[in-house]
Amino acid sequence: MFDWFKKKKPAEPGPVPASGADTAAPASGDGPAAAPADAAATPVPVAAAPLAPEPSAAPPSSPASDTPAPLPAQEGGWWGRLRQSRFAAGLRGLFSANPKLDDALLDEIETVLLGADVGVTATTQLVEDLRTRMRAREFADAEALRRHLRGALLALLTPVAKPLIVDPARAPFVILTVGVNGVGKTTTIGKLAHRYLGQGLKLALAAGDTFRAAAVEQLRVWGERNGVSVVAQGQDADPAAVIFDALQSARARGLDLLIADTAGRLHTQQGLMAELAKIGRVLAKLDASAPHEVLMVIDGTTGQNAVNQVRQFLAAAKVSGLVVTKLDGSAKGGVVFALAREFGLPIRFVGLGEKLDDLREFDPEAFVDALLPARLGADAPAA
Ligand SMILES: Nc1nc2c(ncn2[C@@H]2O[C@H](COP(=O)(O)OP(=O)(O)OP(=O)(O)O)[C@@H](O)[C@H]2O)c(=O)[nH]1
Ligand SMILES: [Mg+2]
Repeated sequence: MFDWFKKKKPAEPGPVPASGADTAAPASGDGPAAAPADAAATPVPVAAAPLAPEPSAAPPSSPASDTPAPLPAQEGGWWGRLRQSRFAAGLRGLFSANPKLDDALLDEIETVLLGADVGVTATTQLVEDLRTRMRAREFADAEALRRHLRGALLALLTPVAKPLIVDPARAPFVILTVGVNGVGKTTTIGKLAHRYLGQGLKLALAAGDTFRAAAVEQLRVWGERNGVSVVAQGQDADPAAVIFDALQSARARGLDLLIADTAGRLHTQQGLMAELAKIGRVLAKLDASAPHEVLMVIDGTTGQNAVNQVRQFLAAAKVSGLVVTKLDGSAKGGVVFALAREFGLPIRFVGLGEKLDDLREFDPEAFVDALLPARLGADAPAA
């Protein structure tokens, strides 16, 4: 099972070009109808290659069938980071000590799930299902219960494991990132650029966060790291105009992908929320199907709060996919289950660190296997 996971892991991209980052000249700020202001942007210094759609998710194993996975040889990487979270430690701790099959075990499972912000509804459903089956003597032992729990957790996540396909027929494909302040939008853009460059796509970034002085500069740094151009107009420019110009430029340059940053915002900031809708309207003047993906970024450490955030953003923007960041070490990673249950929105990626390659396509099987031990008593909880 772990071998399968390793196979599925996307190939690490090749070296990032050392130079070539450039920034478009500041535009006049005439608004979206203005002529493209970023003609100064130079071509992205990556080898031209055919668009490579992402691999589709492998079919999950059925909840019923569960063969104990061999333990991974080493704890490094994505797998290891999830396993070391407090959420994983809680579940693994329960099953590592050969627990008795009794109500106390169910209570402990419930406590761990609630503590990890799986949410009251999902937790109650999971635990009551286990209780019913336990009373009906469906489980011969705690190992049988563990297997069933694994299947039930997987069944919650499998429907939302839909990878983001950057459709070459819709180039330049536009990804608009949205979310509240500090969740990791800009960092995720840097990671996405790295990922798609590695797949041979030609891309640019749009500095649609004109709210904070440092935001454009932060995106430029990610542009430089990746060797891709950043279309910007500076602070206080109209974000819709910036992204519109960026799309015009991306078209003129024959790019495959444009990834746009936006300012962090709260649902109570109505002006800022309305701005998201405006960006969509303005882009549609150039391409009726843009933005092709509204990627909402969520901080995995905020727990149930994230559920409220998605609800608010869904009302204001056509959110089409989620990225859950900061799952490295988060005690609240259970929110992934709550989000899956509540919205059924595709979870495209998870963020597991601050570096360029710390973004992974969401893989429910690897996720669940990082939380539960491969079998009873298989391993001790992570420290
Ligand atoms: N540990 C960890 N930190 C992350 C991850 N993603 C982002 N961060 C950190 O979270 C902080 C905020 O990231 P940003 O990318 O600036 O967040 P943002 O959503 O763009 O913030 P605003 O533009 O202010 O709304 C930074 O310190 C990042 O390094 C992740 O997956 N894991
Ligand atoms: Mg930002």
